[in-house]
Amino acid sequence: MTTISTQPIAGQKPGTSGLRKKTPVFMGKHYLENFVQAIFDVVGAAGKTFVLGGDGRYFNDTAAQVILRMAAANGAARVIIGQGAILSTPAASHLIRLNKTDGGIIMSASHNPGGPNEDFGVKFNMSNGGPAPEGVTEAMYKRTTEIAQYHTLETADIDLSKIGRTAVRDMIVDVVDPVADYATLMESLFDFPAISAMFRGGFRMRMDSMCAVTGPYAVEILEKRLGAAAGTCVNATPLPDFGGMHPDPNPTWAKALMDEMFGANAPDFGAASDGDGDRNMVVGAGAYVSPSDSLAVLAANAHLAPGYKAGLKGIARSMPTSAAADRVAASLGIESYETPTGWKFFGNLLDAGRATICGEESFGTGSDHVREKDGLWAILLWLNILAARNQSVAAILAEHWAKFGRNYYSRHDFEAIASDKADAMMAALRGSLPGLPGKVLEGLTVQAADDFAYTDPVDGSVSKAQGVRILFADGSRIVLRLSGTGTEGATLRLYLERYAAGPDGLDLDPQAALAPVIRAAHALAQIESHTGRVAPDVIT
Ligand code: VG1
Ligand code: CO
Repeated sequence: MTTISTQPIAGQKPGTSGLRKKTPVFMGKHYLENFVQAIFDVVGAAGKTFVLGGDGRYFNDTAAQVILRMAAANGAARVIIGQGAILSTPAASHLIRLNKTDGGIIMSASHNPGGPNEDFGVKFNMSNGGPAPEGVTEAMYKRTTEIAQYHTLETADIDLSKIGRTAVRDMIVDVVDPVADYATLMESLFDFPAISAMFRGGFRMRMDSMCAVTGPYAVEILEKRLGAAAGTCVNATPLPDFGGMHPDPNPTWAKALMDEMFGANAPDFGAASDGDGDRNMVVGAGAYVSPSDSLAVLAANAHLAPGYKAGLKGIARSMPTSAAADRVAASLGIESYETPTGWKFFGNLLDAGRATICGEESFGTGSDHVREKDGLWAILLWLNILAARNQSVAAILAEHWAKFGRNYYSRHDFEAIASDKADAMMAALRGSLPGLPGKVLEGLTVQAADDFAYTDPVDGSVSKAQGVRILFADGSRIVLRLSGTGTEGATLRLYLERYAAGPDGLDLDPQAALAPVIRAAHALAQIESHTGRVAPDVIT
């Protein structure tokens, strides 16, 4: 073992989903090593087994070798790693659980672009397969501020291109097929014969993996196991720079898919996933499904899939996600939960058997089959529902809204704002909250305004300052928070919601339906005077 002296590096604080920085920062002297040593110092490595993999972005392969050496030097017994150091985030979560390991390290900056000058990230998942909770990431951060040395080995790189067992000194390294176990899990949850019969009957799909990690998973499951036509999966080869794409599955960044789905001769179903495979966007022919609606539709129809035929135990959504899923929970007579942003907050509810399906407005849906959101899982559940109901996506949405009413919803992102300006805006807004109830803006009366705090119903831990929410008397809602996943300045996320109960209000364009709520939000937060921004950079 070689022990190397080092010094704390400022700012190695994990955000919403692990530590994310520009790739050159991660490649800087001791940067990756310091963070990895902080992880091992907190969770302990001696005698333990970990899963390791990443989304294949630039530096993924080099970082994997660094982490393997450090795991061995810190006394780990075994590392299970995807071939070529590739694992989607949900597949890594599954391998942690399947092999009952002590956790895993996932190398990804998720939906952020990859490449020598783009983003890289590292996150640690616990033995339940889920992201480390706040208490653990806080301890890791604290460790990075006091670190004085890290442990490594002087060994050659190990060959990760071949499946099989090898070793780094005394540590076993099992190089596994990144897709096989995950595909088997999907086959156990969904009605593959019904979905393949649908494809045989001429059902057409376009799956856009955005040159990111789900390509091999999508080809194996959709084309090979389910018999979708060859060419169904596009952008299916993971590339270190994601082919220059921004692998964030939303209408802005997955524009080619949107154009196809809204064009002449559109396929029946379209889907896209993000860098590390945990997000999904689904679209029908001429029918975009907002993530909040997707969560609600999946929850209302999950019983049609074999893995969920016994029904759901509960539904959890992040606070900024629309309340559409709550209406489904109420009609099913099951519990609904509202958690802070970030998948880590769903872990306890899933582990305790209180929630079966979870979702976020940011194109994330998942269930208790793993402890991460899972893009292909959501896509397959949609396919299972489409096969069972034999209806179009548009028809399923229309029926859903007719039954439950429609929660118009949109998120406006204002990116790369100077951090001090964004902080000042949020501070002023937080300061104004006590005076808001009773105020009337754009014909909307403020009913309540607070800064969301969450008490975990399972372990009682409290998370404060999770986002400002302003509720209006008619059920409309505004939420504002700053992103915890960006790597440049601050990103303001403005979440907007309005409920329409009757069939009258069901067919508006969301931006039009939300117009008064949008104006009220700008007036309340004084976005322009604080940041100089009038319009958002990305609308989802
Ligand atoms: C964003 C989303 C959040 C999601 C997180 C990680 O966080 O809003 O819902 O859980 O990304 O997603 P933030 O703090 O930037 O709003 V992913 O696909 O990175 O794992
Ligand atoms: Co992701």
